[in-house]
Amino acid sequence: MKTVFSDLQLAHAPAQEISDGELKPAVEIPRRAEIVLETVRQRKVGDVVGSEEFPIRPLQRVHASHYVSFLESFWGRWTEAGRTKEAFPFVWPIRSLRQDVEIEHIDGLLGRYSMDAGTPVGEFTYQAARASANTALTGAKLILDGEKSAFALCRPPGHHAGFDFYGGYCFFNNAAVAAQYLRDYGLNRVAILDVDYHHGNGTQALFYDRPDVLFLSIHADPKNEYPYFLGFADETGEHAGTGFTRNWPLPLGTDWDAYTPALEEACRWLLVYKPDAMIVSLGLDCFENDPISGFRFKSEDYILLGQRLAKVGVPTLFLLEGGYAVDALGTNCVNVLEGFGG
Ligand code: SP5
Ligand code: ZN
Repeated sequence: MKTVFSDLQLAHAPAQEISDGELKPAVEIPRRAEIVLETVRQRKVGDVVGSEEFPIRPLQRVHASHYVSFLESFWGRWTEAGRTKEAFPFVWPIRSLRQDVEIEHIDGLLGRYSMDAGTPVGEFTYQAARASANTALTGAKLILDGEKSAFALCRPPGHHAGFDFYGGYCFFNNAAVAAQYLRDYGLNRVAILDVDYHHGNGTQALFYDRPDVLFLSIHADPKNEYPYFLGFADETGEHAGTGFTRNWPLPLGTDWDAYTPALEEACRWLLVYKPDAMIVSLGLDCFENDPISGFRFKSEDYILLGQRLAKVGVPTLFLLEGGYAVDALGTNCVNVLEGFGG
């Protein structure tokens, strides 16, 4: 299977993040992508191809234009305001505050366009996020061209980002952008299976009222894990999308054996839905040694995951999401791809 990658994705290099009430070293770092790429090459997964450049239009099919512009212009405005380090929001327009005012101040804008304070924005964040979306789009194009599988080595990740907000280390929703592109260029039904440890709130929200993109997510129960406010079992879609979202929140400590019933159910939904293509939001943070997560996958379990997904039997675009145990990330990721085969 081909891997898609762009060097530009490495330019987003956050130093610190806010987590557990402290400024800590950032975990969503360029080394993540490098080690995955190195392992793809060492274990000869297949050719590595560069990301194509795409116009802004496919991004705007998913994200608000004013949100894309905010990210594009952010660093200039931030530095004009005399700020020099990476940015964190600290105030949000929640209930009882006004939603209808035009925001000019950069600190107001940061709150308007973010969902958390754990996602640093730096000088090259926009460029890297654009490149990451282009990586996903290039992968989607491979599927449209008839490849049975492809791996988009995306970074920064995407599944927490929504219509007009960033968060959870995500800026553009790569899976959603790829899914919409597949729809726009001829596929009738697309499924997204999100196996990242965290619920893919952005992806779910983007397709919540649509039957043409099935969203399935298996993740840590939001009652005790980020993103806390979405990803519960009773969220199954709305309006025309009723029944086309499914969530499997699982308890902390879940290992492969406890995970498989949910995976089997998700695969049954895929068989019933019969998508023309499937996008796998491939987070590798269910791993036992992940520094921010609480599941107990072993490296070998990721081979089994790949094998199970192959049995679904539809063209599949893998797309990297989270996973922060950097030393094992390449092994775990390539285990899925090898297990899948092709
Ligand atoms: C794409 C992705 O995986 N994003 C994850 C964003 C998680 N952000 C919140 C992290 C909270 C960390 N809490 C750590 C508790 C263990 N010390
Ligand atoms: Zn995650």
